[in-house]
Formats: sequence, structure tokens, C-alpha cells
Amino acid sequence: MRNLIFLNFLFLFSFQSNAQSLSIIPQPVSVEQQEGVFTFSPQVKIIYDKDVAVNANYLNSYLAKYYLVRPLIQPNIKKYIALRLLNSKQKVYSAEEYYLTITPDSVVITGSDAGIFYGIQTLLQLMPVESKMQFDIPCLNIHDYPRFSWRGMHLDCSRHFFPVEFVKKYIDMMAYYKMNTFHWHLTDDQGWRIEIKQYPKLTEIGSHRKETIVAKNFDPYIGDKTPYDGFYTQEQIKEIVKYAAQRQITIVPEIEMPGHSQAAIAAYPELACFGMSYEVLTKWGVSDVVLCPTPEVIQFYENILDEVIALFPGNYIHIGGDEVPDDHWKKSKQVTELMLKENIKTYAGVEAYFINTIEKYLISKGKKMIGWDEILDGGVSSNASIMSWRGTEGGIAAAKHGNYAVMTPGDYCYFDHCQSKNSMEPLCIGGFLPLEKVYSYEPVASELNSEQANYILGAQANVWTEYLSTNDQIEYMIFPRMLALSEVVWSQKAKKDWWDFVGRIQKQFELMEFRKINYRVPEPEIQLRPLEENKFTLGISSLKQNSDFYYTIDGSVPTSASTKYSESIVIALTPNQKVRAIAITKTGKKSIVVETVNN
Ligand code: TNX
Repeated sequence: MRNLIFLNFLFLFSFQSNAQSLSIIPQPVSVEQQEGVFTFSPQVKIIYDKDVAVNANYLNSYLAKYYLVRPLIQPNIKKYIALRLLNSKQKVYSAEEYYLTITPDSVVITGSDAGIFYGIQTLLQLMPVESKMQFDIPCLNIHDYPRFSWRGMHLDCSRHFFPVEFVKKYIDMMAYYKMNTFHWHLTDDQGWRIEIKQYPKLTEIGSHRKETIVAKNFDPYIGDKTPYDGFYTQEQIKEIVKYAAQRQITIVPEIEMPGHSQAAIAAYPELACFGMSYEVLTKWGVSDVVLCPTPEVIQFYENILDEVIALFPGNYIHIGGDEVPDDHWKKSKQVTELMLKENIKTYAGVEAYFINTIEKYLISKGKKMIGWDEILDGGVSSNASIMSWRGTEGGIAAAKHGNYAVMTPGDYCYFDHCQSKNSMEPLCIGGFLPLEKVYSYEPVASELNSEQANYILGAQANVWTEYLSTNDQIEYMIFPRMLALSEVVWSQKAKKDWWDFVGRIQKQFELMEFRKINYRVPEPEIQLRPLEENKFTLGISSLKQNSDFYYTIDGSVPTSASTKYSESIVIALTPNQKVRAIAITKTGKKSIVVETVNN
């Protein structure tokens, strides 16, 4: 059976990759390839409508950086790239749609400002994966627009802090795949990472922790005895917001309340129900130290939100709302009094009181509130939007009640989950979320009718960073899984096809290397087909076609000095003898080592 799957895999693989040579991800709505090519060279010029200067400059600097071609922007020229705003008579399917027409004489991208940007992204994917000054791209006509308006990526910058330059790279990487919403998780128990001028201690105290737990050493606890800190100044945030806007990305900041707030409480102990002092948490998990729902605390958070609103021009503010243990509230006199006064019967109701008060404030400031699905538990207003993470139920319930929802169920969208079950996989939180499972995700649950389906804004991947502390680790976790998600949220449902995607992803692997993205090299799969006693045909394949595979049969770790696999061969193995294999790309990037035992 395994062998059969293996053969199918190889067959489909070569078939599909031949059939699809453009390799665009996410798959556009319609592509017609034409005869001929457009030749990029230093003679090519860009012309553009004056309102899309940002896009013209973006394209120009990308070409200069990667292909050493810096087109001048000039009138009356023969070979050109034109960026043109869609005129009102052209049919508009979506605010983000674009037309890309490539003929031997010109490249024309037509759309709104956003559409032109996405047209540029498609164009960039047609370019070569080596830096050269003259190259051809195929003639074609593409018309394209997204299926969903919320195409999200989240990054937890509290558990670990990521510098401004990396946040910009994260935004760039999102833009390459037409993702448009960056959910920036800025506060949590383990660190407060946004400067708030009215409350300087939030960062003076709340952005530092005395150490960090080592791996998963909870019991007995082992800390690394290394202070950890970092936060973004308001100036840096403005710079990032602007950088994102130029790439059609809206940032949704998350300020957690009333749970996941221990760093804020460490800075201002009066935010909790008891006048005790707490420290910024050094280990992971859910803290029972939560905000006290008093008028003073709510006012404090409204003041914080004033500064947050001034920094982030997007419609949405994320207020967290997840995982709020009620241990503190049960013991608090203030909470008991609040429940009597407001006639609140449950602790979920107390959370609802807190969140609903904050929501009214946000609405008064012209903002929309979004929170994790727990905010549904105690009753939520019909204006609030829900991020469905504990499965899909929250999103389904929200859509049925007419609340907008973003789907981010753990089983499909948690990019902190492991990409293999192999013990060689780098440290990850748990779970198992391979590329194919991300690809298989359908954000509109079958329980929803077409009217309710309109309340599903889209989907998002969450990148929690308890076990991810470096830029490279983040890239390893999101690539190539974000490519699968991009197709889930951008491409038409009827166009989704796993094997076609596998064919198209081949060029994307090269492109990721060219763009210096530390993607996860798909590990090889070892197939042993028994021939006769202790003799096998050895097959090695992987999702990435152009890797070199190396293997050993003496139990040692394979390296590029080991035997190189070229085609299936016959090997002899004694019982319990191991075959171990590794994939190594042309630039020397390695997959994890896999092994199969003859038993
Ligand atoms: C649950 S998802 C959390 C986070 C953790 C994450 C780890 C959510 C709303 N809360 O605080 O980092 O699990 O996967």
C-alpha cells in the first residue's frame, strides 16, 4: 500500500509539474498563457499613473535589488511596464483585483492601488531565481482577485521579541503571497512590548523578564538565568505601520485583556485584584494573575487604547480575551460587588462586562473590536468580531449570530505546531500540522448557509513563539506553510488542487532561496520495497523535486559526503539495519534526517 502511494506520488508529481510551468502561488482566478516572451533588460522603462507612485517605486527597487535592473521612469518609450489604475468602466469583482497583460512589447498591470500591488507580486514570481540583467518572462493574460478579505498572519512578539528589521521582513514575506492582515501580538504574561507614554512602567518593568524557561523544563523548572527584554517605541511602530501600508498590509495590534496580562500587572500591581507584587512570567502557560474588572482598571486600559488607536490606522483592534482563569475573581470582594451591582451571574459574565465596556469605548473612537472566541462565552455584542481558535465552533456560532469571524482553528492554522512527528524535528510546541493539512483547510464550514458564509472574513495562521526565539526559526515555521494558506484565502475554492500546488511550489522553493527565506526543506521519504530475503529496492523522494538526497546504511548521520541517491537501487539490509537519509538543496540547506529500519 505504501509503495502504491509512493508510485502515485511520483507519477502525479511529474505529471503536474510539467503541466504547470508558471508556478504562481496563490493560484490566480484565470491565466491564459500566450506565445512569446517579454524581455527584461536595462532598456525597459516603467510608466505609471501618478497615484500609484508607491507601487512603481516598490517594483523599481525590487528589480534593482534582485536583478540589478533599475528601470527609469520615462514617457514615450517602446518597451515598458505600465501600472494603470483601473478605470471605473472596467468590471470590478473586488477592491483588490488586477489584470496583468504581458506581450512582447509591454507589461501592463491594471487595478486599484492594492490590485496593482498584487499584480506586481504575480509578475515578480514569473522572474528568474538568479540575479541577471536580461531575462524573459512569458506572455500571458491574468485576471485575478481574492476569495477572502482577511488573509492573516499573526506573530507573537511577547513570548519572544523580534526586532524591527525582522518585523519588516515578515511583512515583506506576507506581501509576496498576497497576505494582507498582520496580527501583531504585542502584550502577554511574559512581556509588554509596546511603548505607552502615559504608563512608562509598562515597558520599563513589563518588557523585562529575569530569565526564560529552558525548553519544556516545567517540572522541575529550569530557567536560563539570562535576562530577556525588548519593546517597540512608538516611532518604530509608526515606521512599521507605514512600511506595511506600502505593501497593502493592515496591522491589527493585540493588547491582551483581561487575561494574559501578568507583564502589565508586574509593572502596575494595582491592575490586579489584590495589592500583591508579581513578576513578569518566565515560563509558558496560562497565568491566573488577571486584570481586576474595576472602573479604574478599565479606564487605565482605555487610556492605553487611546495611544494604540493613534498608532494603528486600521479598522480593527484585537483585545485578546482568551484563557481567563477566574481563581482571582472568585476570591475578590470587588468582583463580588460588581456581580451584585450589575446583576452578573457567572465569571464568563464578568469577562463579558469587561470586554463589552471596552468595546463601547472602541466603537466611540471609530474602531471595531475583535477578540478570541472566549469572548462569545459570556455574551457579546453583535458588532464584535471573533477569532475562532478553539476549533471552528466559535466562528460558526459567530457567523450564525451575524458576527464577523476570522477562522484560525488550531488544527489547521497554528504554525507553532510541529511539521513532522520525527524526533529530529526542531523544538516545537506539539501538535502535527504538515503542509498538506494546511492546504486542505476550508474556512467556510459546511454548517453555514450562503448568507451566513458572508460573515467569514477569511483565515489566519498564528505564530506563537514560546519555543521560537530566532528569525530563522520563525521563517522555518511559516515556510512553506504560508504558501498553502495563501491559496486557502486567496484562490477560488474550485481551483484548489493539492498536486497542482505541489507542482507550482517547486519554483517557489527556489524563489524562497533567492529571497533569502529560511524555509523548511521537505524531508525525504524512504521507501523500501522487499525483493527477496534482506534485499530491497530503495526509493527516496520528497515534496521538493530538486533536492539532492544522501543516505547511509551504517547508522551514521548522512551528510553531503554520504552516498548520493540518484535512482532507485537494490540494497541489502540485515534485520534491524537502518537506512537514514537527508535532503540537501543546491545552496546547502538541509532537511531533517529521516530513517527507516528493516524489521
Ligand atoms: C493558546 S491561541 C494561546 C496562546 C498560546 C498558544 C500556544 C490563544 C488565543 N491563546 O496564548 O501561545 O495557545 O499554541
